[in-house]
Amino acid sequence: MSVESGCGDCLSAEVLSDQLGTRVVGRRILVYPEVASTSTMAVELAEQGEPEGTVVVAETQTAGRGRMGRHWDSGPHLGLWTSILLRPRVGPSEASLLSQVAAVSLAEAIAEAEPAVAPQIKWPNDLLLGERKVAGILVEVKAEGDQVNYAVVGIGINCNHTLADFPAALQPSATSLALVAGKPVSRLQVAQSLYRHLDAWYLRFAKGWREPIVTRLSALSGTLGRWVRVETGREQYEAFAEAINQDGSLRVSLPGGEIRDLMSGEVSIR
Ligand code: BT5
Repeated sequence: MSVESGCGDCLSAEVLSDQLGTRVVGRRILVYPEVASTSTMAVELAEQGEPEGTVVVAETQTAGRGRMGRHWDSGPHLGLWTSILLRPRVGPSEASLLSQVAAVSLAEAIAEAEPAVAPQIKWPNDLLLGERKVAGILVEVKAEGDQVNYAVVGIGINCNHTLADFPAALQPSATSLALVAGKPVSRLQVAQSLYRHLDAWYLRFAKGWREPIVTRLSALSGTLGRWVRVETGREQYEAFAEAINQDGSLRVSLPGGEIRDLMSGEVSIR
C-alpha cells in the first residue's frame, strides 16, 4: 500500500496550500524530504522569531519524538509527520489545553478520512482506531513568565502503512488509516483536513472557548466511563475514568472512593 515509486503521492507546499482556506494554520508551509524531527525544526524556527501558523512537514523523520524521549516511527511517505507553530496569547497553564485542541482536531480529521470506524481519543494524546494507535500528539511549550512564547504541536498520523511497514514491536498495537480502510488514503487530503480542523479549533481556543473543547473531547474520548490502569512514574493503580476537567486533566476515582485529577501520566484501558 505504500506509495513510493515516482512519488505520485509526494507532499509539496504548493499542493498543501492549494485551497486550504485556513486563517492561521498553514500561513507558511515548509516540506522536507527528510529531517531529524519536524518538531525540532519548528522549535528552531520559533526561536528565530518565525510567526505563528507555520507548518513543517517531512516525508520521513530520522529522530521522530514521542513524549518523554520516546521514539516515533516515521517511515518514508507512509504517514503525515507534521509540526505546527503557534503563539497563543495565554499563560502556560492554559497552554496544556492545546494538546486537547489538537486531539479533537485530529479525531475529526481522521473521522473525515475514514468514516467507517469512529476514532477514539485515549487520554491524553493517543488516537485509536479499534483499540490500535493510528496517531499521536506531542505538544511542546516555551513560556516566558506568565505568557506563552510559542507552542509546537507535533502530530504523526499513520496513513498508508501495511502491518509489515511497522517495526515488529509496534505490530501488535499500531494501525494505519489504509489498514482500516482497506485501500490507500490521500495524505494530501488527510493533511488539509487536519490543518482546517486545527485552524477552526485553535481560533475558538484563542477566543477563550474552553467548555466546548472539553465537551467535544469528552464525546470523542475512548477513556471515559471505563476502568483504566494509571501509571504516573511514581506509582501504578487502577481507577475509573470519570471526566475530563476544564483544564484538560483527567478525573479518576479509586476503588476506595478517593478522587484524583491527573495532569499527565499513562492511562491504559483494561
Ligand atoms: C506520541 O508520543 O504519541 C507523540 C508522537 C508525535 C509524533 C509527531 S510526528 C511529527 C512531530 N515530530 C516529532 O518528532 N514528533 C511529532 P507517546 O505517547 O510518547 O507515544 C510514543 C509511543 O508510541 C512509542 O513508545 C511507541 O510505543 C509508539 N509508537 C511509536 N511510533 C508509532 C507509530 N508510528 N504508530 C503507532 N505507535 C507508535
